[in-house]
Amino acid sequence: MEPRTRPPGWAAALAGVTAGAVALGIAQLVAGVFGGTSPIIAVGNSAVDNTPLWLKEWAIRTFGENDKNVLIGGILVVVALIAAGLGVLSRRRVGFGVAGLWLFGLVGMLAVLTGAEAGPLAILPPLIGAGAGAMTLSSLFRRLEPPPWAESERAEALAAAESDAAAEHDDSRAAAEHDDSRAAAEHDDSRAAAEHDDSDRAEMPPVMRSGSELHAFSRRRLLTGVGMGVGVAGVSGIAGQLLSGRNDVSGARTAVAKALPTAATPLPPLPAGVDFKIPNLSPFSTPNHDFYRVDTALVVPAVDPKSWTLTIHGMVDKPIEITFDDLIKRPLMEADVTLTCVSNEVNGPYVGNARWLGVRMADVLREAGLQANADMLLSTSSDGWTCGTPIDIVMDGRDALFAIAMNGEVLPVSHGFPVRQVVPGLYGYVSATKWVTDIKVTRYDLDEAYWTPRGWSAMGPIKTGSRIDLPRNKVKPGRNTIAGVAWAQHRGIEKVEVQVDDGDWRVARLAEVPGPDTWRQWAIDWDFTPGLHTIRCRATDGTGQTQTANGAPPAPNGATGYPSVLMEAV
Ligand SMILES: Nc1nc2c(c(=O)[nH]1)N[C@H]1C(S)=C(S)[C@@H](COP(=O)(O)O)O[C@H]1N2
Ligand SMILES: [Mo]
Repeated sequence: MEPRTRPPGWAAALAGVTAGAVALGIAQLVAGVFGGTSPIIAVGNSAVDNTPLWLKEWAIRTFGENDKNVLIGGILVVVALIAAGLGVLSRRRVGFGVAGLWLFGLVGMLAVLTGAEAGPLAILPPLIGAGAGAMTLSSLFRRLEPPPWAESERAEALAAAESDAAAEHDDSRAAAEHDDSRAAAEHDDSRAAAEHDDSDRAEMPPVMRSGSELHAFSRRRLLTGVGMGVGVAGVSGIAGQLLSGRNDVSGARTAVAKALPTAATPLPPLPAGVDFKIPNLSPFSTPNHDFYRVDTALVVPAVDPKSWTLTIHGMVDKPIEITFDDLIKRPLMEADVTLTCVSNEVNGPYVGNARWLGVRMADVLREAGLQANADMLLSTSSDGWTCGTPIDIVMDGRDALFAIAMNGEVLPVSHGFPVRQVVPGLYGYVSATKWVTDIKVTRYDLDEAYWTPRGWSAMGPIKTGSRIDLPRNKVKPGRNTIAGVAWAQHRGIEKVEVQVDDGDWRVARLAEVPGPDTWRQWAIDWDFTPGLHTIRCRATDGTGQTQTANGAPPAPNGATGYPSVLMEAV
C-alpha cells in the first residue's frame, strides 16, 4: 500500500476528544428521552459500588462531601485522555479508534446493566452514544485527509520540479496514482472542500513532505468539523439534561409542602436552653441546607410521591403496600433525633440534628405482622441501596420513623424525599434509608445490606462521641470559651469533660436537651497562657460510660478516641 498520509498527533487527538464529547452528549440526550442514566453517571455509580474501602475512606477524608464531584471530574478527565488516545491510534487506522469507541460503549452498557435501575432501555444511551462517537471519529478523519486541491497542487509542484530537472518520471507517476486513490477516498462533500479552497492555501503550505509521508490537511476543515462536533455534543448534552429535568420532583415537593399535615402529637417547641448561641458553635438544630449528606447516589433519586409506594414483605403474616397518601393519613409524630455517619472521623463533620415529622415505623410494621424469628429489616431505596436494621431496636418504643419532613420543611430531595427512615441510636448506614420504597423482613444470617460486604459491620450502634467546635486555631491569651457538641443517641449525654495540655479534666457546662436522642452542646471558659495548647474532650453517656481514649478509624463500626485540637494563644 501507499504510505498513508498521517495528520499530526494533536489533530488526531482533537478529533478523538471531539468524538468522545459527541458520544457523551448524544448518550445524555438519549438518556433524557428514555429516562436512562448517562454513561458517565453509570460508570461513576459502579465505581462507587466497587471502590475498595481504603480508597473510599481516603476519598472521603481528602475530598469530604465533594467526593462525588471529584469522582465525576476524574472520570471525565480519564475519558478525555482515552478519547485523545483513540484519536492518536486512529492515525494508524480509523477502525482502531472506532473499535475503541464501541468498546467504550460496551463498558458503559455493562455499567448500566449492573446498576440498580436497569430497565431494558438503559443500554440505549451508551449504545447510541458509542455509535454517534464512532461516526464522528470517521467523519473527522475524512476531514483530516488532504483535500483534492492539495493533491493537484502537489502535482503542479512536482510538474514544476520536473521542468527544472527533467528526469523524474517515476515521481510524477506516483503522484498521479496518489491523485486517483485520494479522489476515491474523498467522501466529503465537495462544497466543504471548495469552501476551503481559497482560505487554506494562504494559511499553510499545501504540501509538506517528510520522508515518505505526506502531511497535507486543512486545519480549517478539521476545526470546522471539531466545531460542529462540539456544537452537537453541547446541544444534545444540554437538551438531555433538560429532558431529564422532566424527572425533577421539585414541583411535587412544593405540592406536598402546601398540604403538609401536622403532627397528631406535636412536640412542644424546643426550650431556649438547648442552644448556648455561642458563635461558631454548632447550633442545636442543624439547618436543612447545612445538614451533612452521605449517600451513594451520584444523581439524587427523583421519587414522585404520587407513584411512591412502600412494600413490606418477607417474614410477615400479611405483606402490605402503602401509598404516600396512606402514609400521611396515619397519625404523625415529631421527634428530635441527631443523625451520625459511621464514616465520621473523630472531630469530623458528619453529624446533624433535626426535628423530624413522620409515622412510627413500629405501627406500620405491626400491620404487616412481623414473624417471631425475623431479626432484620432490609430496607431498599429507589436507587437500589440497601440497609439492614435490627428489628428489636425499631420495635422497642423509641422514635423510629418513616419521616416526611425535617425541621418543619418537607424532606429535601437530597435527604430522602418523599420518605426516609430515622432511627435514634444507629449510624445512618444501618438505619436511615433515604428514598425508601421496600422493606424485606428477614434475618441477618440470610441477607446482607449494601455496606456489609464492603467492610462495615452488619450492626452499627452509635458510639458515644464528642466534638470540639471552638477554638479551632488562634485566640487571644486570657479568658476564652471552649465549646462543642456530644452525642450518645438514645442513651443521652450526662457529662462532658475538657482537658487543656496535660492538666486536670474539668467538667463543662451542658445545654438542655429535649430527650436522649439528640446531641448536647457543652462549653467551658478557660484562661489561656500565651503559646500552643492542646485541648481534648470526652463525653460520658446516660449509662455512665465514658467514651474510650483508644483511637480507632471509622471502619468497620465507627471511629473512637478523644477529640483533640491544637491551637495557639497569641
Ligand atoms: N438511599 C440511601 N439512603 C441512605 C444512604 C445511601 O447511600 N442511600 N446513606 C446512609 C448513610 S451512610 C447516612 S450517614 C445517612 C445520611 O443521611 P443524610 O444524607 O440525610 O444526612 O443516610 C443513610 N441513608
Ligand atoms: Mo453514614
